[in-house]
Amino acid sequence: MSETLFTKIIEREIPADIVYEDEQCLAFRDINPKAPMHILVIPKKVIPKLVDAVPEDDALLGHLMIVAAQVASDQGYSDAFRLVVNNGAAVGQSVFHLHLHILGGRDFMWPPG
Ligand code: DGP
Repeated sequence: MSETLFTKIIEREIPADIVYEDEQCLAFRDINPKAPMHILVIPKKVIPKLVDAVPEDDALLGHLMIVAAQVASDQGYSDAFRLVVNNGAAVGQSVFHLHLHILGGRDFMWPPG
């Protein structure tokens, strides 16, 4: 597994406020929250960007979505959360280890900015 900032969180080499973990993924609070709830769901497998996912990742990507919904529900936001995936530096991706942002607890614009 190539090393990323997030693999260091998986390996507990750097601390994080972890809210969920299983064999395939980890969820932890964003260090720079953009909403009252801002949690990241990451696969333990390093996929740098969504566009790097391959067909064999189908089940893993589905699992991330299921976990994101469960985490949002567990946090009390089952009816009002947003998922965001930034793919590429040009749209704001800064950590090149696929992650789903789960955001909730404030108003959100549509279309997103
Ligand atoms: P993105 O810009 O989509 O690549 O999102 C990366 C997110 O990762 C950003 O919202 C801040 C968060 N982040 C960066 N470094 C750390 C860290 O060391 N710990 C935690 N918990 N979050 C981090």
